[in-house]
This record gives sequence, structure tokens and C-alpha cells, in this order.
Amino acid sequence: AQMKPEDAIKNRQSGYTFMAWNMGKIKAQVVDGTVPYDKAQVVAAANVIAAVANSGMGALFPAGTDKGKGWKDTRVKAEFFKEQDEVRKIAINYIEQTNKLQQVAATGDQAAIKAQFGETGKACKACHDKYRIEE
Ligand code: ASC
Repeated sequence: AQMKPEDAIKNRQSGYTFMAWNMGKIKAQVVDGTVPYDKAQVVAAANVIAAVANSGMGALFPAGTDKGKGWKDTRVKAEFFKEQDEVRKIAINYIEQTNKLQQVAATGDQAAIKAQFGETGKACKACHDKYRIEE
């Protein structure tokens, strides 16, 4: 049974919001230095990001759940649903980058975490640039 569009949208938005909160924790500790580095917290944040990225979020984008179809609170473009090969490529890279972030977080090497955090951000941005409506 396919989930209701409203539930798919709510679930995917929750996932991205929760990942963003955890990206912010890593950024504050490892990139900006506004919060002291705490290895356990960075590991926990990276674990969350990788877990959500690996959770099968493709199932949360049923056809017709783009903004043009009338969902006011979603920013995904219609092209997302038409360009499946490109979306899959971007999604696979995103999952790989979050898996690497999880692995490097476990080492405690702050310079390496910072570098991989940057790569993960680029993987997020690749989808935003192509398929997110900026407002
Ligand atoms: C974040 C966040 C995103 C990405 C993106 C990277 O921390 O909330 O959406 O990184 O800004 O370009």
C-alpha cells in the first residue's frame, strides 16, 4: 500500500530537518569552532545523518508530490520526478558521502572530518541546485 502524499511529505521533511540539525552540530564543532569539539557528539550526529540518508527516502517521493501539483509546503520541482537516472545518481553519491562522514567521524581526525563535512554539503547542494525551489 502506498502511503498518503501528506504523510510522505511530512516524513521526508522531518528527515531533512533532523539531518540539518545534526549537520549544524558538526559545523559548529569542527568547521566554525563555536562549540568545543566533542568526539562522541560528532560521532552521534554523523551516525544520524548516515542512518537517515540510508533509510530509503526515495519511497517518500511518490509521483505527484511536487509543488506544482498543489502541495504548498514542499519545494521539490516537477523535474525531480522525470529525471530518475539523474536523481538516482545524486542520491547514491549523497548516501556514499554520508557513509564516509560516519566513518571519518569515528576516527576523531578533525581535519579529515572537516574535509568530509564539506564533501557531504556538496552532495546535499547537488540536489538543491537542480531540484529544490528556492524561495
Ligand atoms: C547543511 C544543510 C544543508 C546543507 C547545504 C549544503 O548543513 O542544512 O541543506 O548543509 O547547505 O550546501
